[in-house]
Amino acid sequence: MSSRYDEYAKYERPRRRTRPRTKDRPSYADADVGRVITVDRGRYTLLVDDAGGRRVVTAMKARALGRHGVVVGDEVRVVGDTSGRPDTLARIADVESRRTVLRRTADDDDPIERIIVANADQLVIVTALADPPPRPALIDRCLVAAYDAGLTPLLCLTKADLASATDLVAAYEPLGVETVVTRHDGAIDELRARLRDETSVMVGHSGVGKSTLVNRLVPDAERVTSDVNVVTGRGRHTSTSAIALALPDGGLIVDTPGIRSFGLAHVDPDHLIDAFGDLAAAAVDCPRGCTHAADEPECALDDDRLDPRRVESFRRMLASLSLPAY
Ligand SMILES: Nc1nc2c(ncn2[C@@H]2O[C@H](COP(=O)(O)OP(=O)(O)OP(=O)(O)O)[C@@H](O)[C@H]2O)c(=O)[nH]1
Ligand SMILES: [Mg+2]
Ligand SMILES: [Zn+2]
Repeated sequence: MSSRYDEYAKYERPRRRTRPRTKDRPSYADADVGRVITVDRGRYTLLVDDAGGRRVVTAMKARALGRHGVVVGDEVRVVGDTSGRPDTLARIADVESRRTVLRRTADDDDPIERIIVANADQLVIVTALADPPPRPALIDRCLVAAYDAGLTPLLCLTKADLASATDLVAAYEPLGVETVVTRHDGAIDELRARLRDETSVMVGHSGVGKSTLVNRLVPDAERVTSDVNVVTGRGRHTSTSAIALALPDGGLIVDTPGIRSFGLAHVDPDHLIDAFGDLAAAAVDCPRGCTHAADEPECALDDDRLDPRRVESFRRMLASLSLPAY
């Protein structure tokens, strides 16, 4: 109803310009900056670092943020009582733009995208060598997600006391994926060194030992772990939400709940090759619309000068996009 009332309102509404312009859209440039470490039903736990040291602050979202999501790893501007003292509640006033976003679709038919973590640098794909057995299809899908999100993948093969890592290490070498092998009775210095000063997120099946690693990396982490079910050979989905923990040598490690699959509906296959610089350079000679799949008749990736193992590995990644997520 475009009424005379609107006209009236337009002319008669007092135009107040009494406040300085900058206050119209507040800038929180000098507010405290926090890193979101847990998200639980509208309550956010933040790590706030400043001259006074590091403190843990509980906060809620300011109403002005509306439906803007806040996820683990986000860097936020926080106002109000940011002392972190018991029973205080600060407000998240703004979310900094995200450097990276690791997404997952529950499965390829599920249109809902979930952000696992923001601002991560590294995706640690945790795979047990046994108990539960490794599933290369899941590793491939996690790699695709890492390449798509611009995260450096690191394959962490756990439970080396139960089975050999040789075959899996060899399988991922052509892709240039770095690998670390761990066992509960061995040192984890190599893993520790690779995580230093980075934000790393661990993903993998339930029961592969993610929380076990976190407990060793972060002495006071106290993450609950439980044994793999002897009957089904599966983990018990012990961890139920993502949590970021500060590493003693600097950096953050994000422990996440075990996944059954890694849905990739959000990934555009055309962009996947961009993560493989050498192959992408060769693919400029492909015919228009070439998908680079093995059955493409004139794909430039069939050039003998390319490393065939690398081409094959890339095509396996590509194929994993069209396989069911499970
Ligand atoms: N033999 C052996 N067992 C391990 C090793 N690392 C972890 N485990 C065991 O594997 C089981 C599962 O470990 P968790 O750390 O709970 O696994 P998770 O990946 O966090 O599992 P979810 O939280 O369910 O996703 C526990 O019983 C651990 O003691 C290892 O190197 N060798
Ligand atoms: Mg766990
Ligand atoms: Zn091609």
